[in-house]
Amino acid sequence: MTAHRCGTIGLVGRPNTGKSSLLNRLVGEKLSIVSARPQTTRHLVSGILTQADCQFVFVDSPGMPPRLKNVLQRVLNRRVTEAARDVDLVLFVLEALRFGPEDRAALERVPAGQKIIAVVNKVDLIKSSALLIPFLDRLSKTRAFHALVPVSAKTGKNLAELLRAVREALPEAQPAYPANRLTDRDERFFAAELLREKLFEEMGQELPYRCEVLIESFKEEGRLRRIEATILVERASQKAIVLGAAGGRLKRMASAARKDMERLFGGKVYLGTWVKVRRAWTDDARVLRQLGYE
Ligand SMILES: Nc1nc2c(ncn2[C@@H]2O[C@H](COP(=O)(O)OP(=O)(O)OP(=O)(O)O)[C@@H](O)[C@H]2O)c(=O)[nH]1
Ligand SMILES: [Mg+2]
Repeated sequence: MTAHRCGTIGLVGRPNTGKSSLLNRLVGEKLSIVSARPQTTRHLVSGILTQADCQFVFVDSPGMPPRLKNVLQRVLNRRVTEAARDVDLVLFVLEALRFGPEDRAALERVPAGQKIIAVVNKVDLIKSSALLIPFLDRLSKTRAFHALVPVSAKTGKNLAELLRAVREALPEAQPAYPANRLTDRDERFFAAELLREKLFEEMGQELPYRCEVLIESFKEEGRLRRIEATILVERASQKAIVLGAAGGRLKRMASAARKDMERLFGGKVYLGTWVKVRRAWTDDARVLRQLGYE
């Protein structure tokens, strides 16, 4: 019999490489929100995969913000450090055939001595796999990686191999969570995140970065979850954009978020949404604390 293994695995890398997509695919549930825009993830979201001989506790982290502009970005930056330092293993996620200065900076944030596996994602996008070999070869010279694994979070390619390599790098230990646990986050957290994801999908340009979602109340009434959410923006003009003509855009986003919540929670959801102007919340430590950014 092989020994049971269990450990925490931090996903780090520059924005948009597919860290959250990978976590969702590995765990088999959409836990971490995904968008085509950089810097979607703001929290450390854990996703737990339990197999007979191994429990994997993946921790998704924000992509490295390019410049540190406000208090929010400083908090995100601290989270990146935690995900790279306080774990048993780091998955450094990059895109196939791309290893630029931002990737390098993200990799340099991982402390010396930390075990790292390079996960070369989005291989479904490369036309010829012949290009991959020299890329992996160059990459392997930049740091002493425990392994290099090309994968696709989109198609699932090579994920079984990745899990094998991860398992091998984890310490022998008993499971830290019950077998049916998927995450250490609660439904309130996912309610806020699923609505925030719709803001990223619907809004142009800078606006998603100026928005945050606060769950004002979350009540279970029998099998119904009654959720009241506030979307914070920084200016009245932004509020108008979030609402859209006759509130149409907000309705659309709320309805999409509600459907996702019903799927994830497995029950009916009533979702009430409000938009409030809270000036410079991204720079207001008190508001950030209230939003769960410690
Ligand atoms: N073609 C392809 N697209 C992918 C793959 N993995 C992720 N994507 C896309 O890449 C974009 C970014 O994905 P995310 O999972 O949000 O990336 P992230 O690294 O978590 O980004 P941040 O949270 O902003 O740091 C989305 O549009 C995904 O659909 C993949 O394997 N193949
Ligand atoms: Mg992400």
